[in-house]
Amino acid sequence: MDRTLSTASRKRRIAVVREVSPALADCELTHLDRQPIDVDRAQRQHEEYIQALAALGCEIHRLPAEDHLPDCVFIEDTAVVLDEVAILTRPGALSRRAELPTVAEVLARYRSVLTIEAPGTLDGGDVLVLERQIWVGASDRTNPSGIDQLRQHVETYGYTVTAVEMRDCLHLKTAVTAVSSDTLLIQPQWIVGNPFDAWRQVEVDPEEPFAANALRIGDELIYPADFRLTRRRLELMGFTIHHVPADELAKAEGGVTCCSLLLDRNEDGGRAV
Ligand code: CIR
Repeated sequence: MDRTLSTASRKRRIAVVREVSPALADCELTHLDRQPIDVDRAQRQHEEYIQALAALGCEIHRLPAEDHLPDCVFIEDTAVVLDEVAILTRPGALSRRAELPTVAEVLARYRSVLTIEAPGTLDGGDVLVLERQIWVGASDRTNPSGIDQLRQHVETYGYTVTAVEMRDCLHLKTAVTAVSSDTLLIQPQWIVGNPFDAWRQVEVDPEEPFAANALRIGDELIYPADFRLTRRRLELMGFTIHHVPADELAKAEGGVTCCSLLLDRNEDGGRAV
């Protein structure tokens, strides 16, 4: 038997998601004005997102929402999950730190879990993993201590960690995400300089400033339905896109990466290390 193939075929991708809180309208907001949020509609959109993840082969691990955690659907911010280890973050917004215990419990089934300690702050939305290079947005939510602690946790596994200066947006992944192994979707106005000049870059359409957040699952993308012009650019380049309605969650400043934590696991065991 070919052992390599056999191991590969036993890899499973898990998407950990957390349901939309009834209190979503009380979410944190930094760069958007508060506007009414239709929670039922946000829940329906979130459900479509989960169905898209499932259709792309993810096994869904669903966590319940909690009434007192308005932003808990944005689970990406609570952890950085690598093949070797998971790092529980310490979100920059105080209101979000109570989201951590439930997430820690789940991740411990699949990975060794390390933590970011005070005075460090780190939001998962600021962490862009490009193979062995990890880029971290020096945003209002993520501070130098958080970035240093992340570096200490991961350099032993061969990752480099580089801070990225940014402006005018919430997280690094509001401004840039990977759409393939060598291509980034980017809103250059929100990133200082061009730290990503070694990658092929697709710029968002100028009429769609928030369009840089795409969720890559294998060779395909989950992408907000609203950003038609940027989607067209990607489709013309050959990308396969599953578009999902996401405008209600966008009122809470969330995109598509922020609603899941993705991890691979071997079927014959929980922890990868
Ligand atoms: C917050 O401000 O924390 C939430 N209202 C939105 C978080 C979105 N997270 C993300 O893009 N990774």
